[in-house]
Amino acid sequence: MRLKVITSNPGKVREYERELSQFGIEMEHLRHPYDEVQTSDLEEVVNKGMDAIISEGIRDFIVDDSGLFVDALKGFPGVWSAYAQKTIGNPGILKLMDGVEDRGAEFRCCIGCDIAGKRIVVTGVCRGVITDSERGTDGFGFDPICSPDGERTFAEIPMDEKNAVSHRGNAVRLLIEALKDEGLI
Ligand code: ITT
Repeated sequence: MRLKVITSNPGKVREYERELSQFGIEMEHLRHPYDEVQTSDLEEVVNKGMDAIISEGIRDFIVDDSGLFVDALKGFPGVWSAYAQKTIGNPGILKLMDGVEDRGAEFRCCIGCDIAGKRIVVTGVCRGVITDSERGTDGFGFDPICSPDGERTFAEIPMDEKNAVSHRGNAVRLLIEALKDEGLI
C-alpha cells in the first residue's frame, strides 16, 4: 500500500516512513499546498484541507496539522505555530518565556488519512516542557526547545525515541489501530 504525505515538511515524512513502513505502507512525499482555514481547531483544519484535496481528485493520502501549545502563553503559538516558527522562531519563543517559571507545554498532531475511500482523523498529544536554551541538532521545528521529560530535547534524541512518546508517534499509533479496525492492514 502506498500513501502520499501532503506536506511542505520533509521531517514529518521521515517520521511517518519510520513508523508505517513496518506495516507495509510506503510513503510518497507530495508537496501540494492546500488552504489551511483560520480556526483554533486542528481537526477542522485537517478536515477542510482533506475536502479541498479530495475535490481535486487526489486520494490515498495523509495530511498532518500540528502545533505547540504553551501553558504560560495561554496556548500560543498553537494553530499559529508554523507562522511563529517562520517569524520569531525558537529564539523568539524562548524570549517570551524568559523568566517564566511554568515551562509546561503540549504538542498536538492531528492526522487526516484518506485511504481506500475512507476518512480517518486522529489526534495525538505529548506533554513536555520548554527548555531555557536551544539544544540538539536532530529533528525539526520546535524540537530543540521541547523536552518530553525535562531532560533531553527532541532534537537530542534519536527519531525512534521521539516517535515512542511524541504527539505524532501517538497519533500514528491511533491511526494504526483505526486501520486495523477497518481491516486495511
Ligand atoms: P505542513 O503544514 O506543510 O504539513 P508545517 O511545517 O507548516 O508543514 P504544521 O503547520 O503542522 O506544519 O506545523 C506547525 C509548526 O510546528 C511548524 O513550524 C513545524 O515545524 C512545527 N512542528 C510540527 N511538528 C513538530 C515536531 O514534531 N517537532 C517540532 N516542531 C514541529
